[in-house]
Amino acid sequence: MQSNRRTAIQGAAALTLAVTMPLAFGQKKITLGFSQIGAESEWRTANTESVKSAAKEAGIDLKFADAQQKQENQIKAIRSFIAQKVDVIAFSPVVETGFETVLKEAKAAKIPVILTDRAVSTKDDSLYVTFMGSDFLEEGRKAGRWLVEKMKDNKGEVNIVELQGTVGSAPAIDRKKGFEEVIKADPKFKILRSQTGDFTRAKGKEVMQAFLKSDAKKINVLYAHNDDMAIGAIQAIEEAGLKPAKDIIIISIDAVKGAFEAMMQGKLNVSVECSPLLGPQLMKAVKEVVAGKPVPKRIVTEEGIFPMEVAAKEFPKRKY
Ligand code: GZL
Repeated sequence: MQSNRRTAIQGAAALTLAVTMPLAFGQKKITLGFSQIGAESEWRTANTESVKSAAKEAGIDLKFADAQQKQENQIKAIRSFIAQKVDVIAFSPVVETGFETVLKEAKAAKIPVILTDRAVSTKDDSLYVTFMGSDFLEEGRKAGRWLVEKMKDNKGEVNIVELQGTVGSAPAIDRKKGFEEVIKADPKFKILRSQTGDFTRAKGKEVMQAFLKSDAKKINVLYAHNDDMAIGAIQAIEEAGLKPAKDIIIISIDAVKGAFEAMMQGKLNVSVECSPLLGPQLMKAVKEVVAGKPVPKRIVTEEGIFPMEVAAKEFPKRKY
């Protein structure tokens, strides 16, 4: 354990050094083109902040494009980066499919591409250098395992409603899959309804209102693929005269500040961590790619899980 800790610290120190090293005299400034999905959630805002501050810290010239959650805007931005002959392109693909053509154009232009946060589904993994981000399947499994433990003494049916993330996005697909993989072991768990809330508070509230109106069966649990939709749903649950986290158990993912605040108010039961702080890792990888050094094909972010019981203690330490 001690040596792991030492390795982690050395790693962190190396990381800091790598991203804060000033340019050697005469060294050309690296230009990074970054296509961000949008500003749909607290998570995304924190991710943007991490990328921008890390680029500044690393002395990397960042060309940043916000796609307002539209794939066509991401494709346009990537084409613009190619035309500008940036050194590296990085982006968080809003959905898993539909990027192959533009990635082939980047490859033809000999511009390396780094995937951050979300992945694309492609058979040709030469189209990107590395994918760095969370293991969304494991995040779904963690949510499922927490619920199984929470409900272990419940003999009757456990009726679940699910607020999915953006349709076709890697987190929505895998968080659903991981959660179902765990709960299918016990037939008492039933997903009554599952619909996208597109990762936003507004849509999460709207869909939860529809769930509450339409389900004759008592809803026991809400599983939300991110905290923003959970926070929107909490408003709908309260407006329906029910007590969130008591009448309806609420599980969500990201562990952003808003989730800790809801847990401290006793309105959210648990949030599975999904760290948006990918900026330093991204800038380190950019420098390594430009220097022609090897970069692992997959860089996984290490993450935890925060039940409401620990929220007050953990909140002061949170960085996003
Ligand atoms: C996950 C990220 C998701 C977050 C949402 O890595 O892509 O997108 O869970 C965000 O909050 O909108």
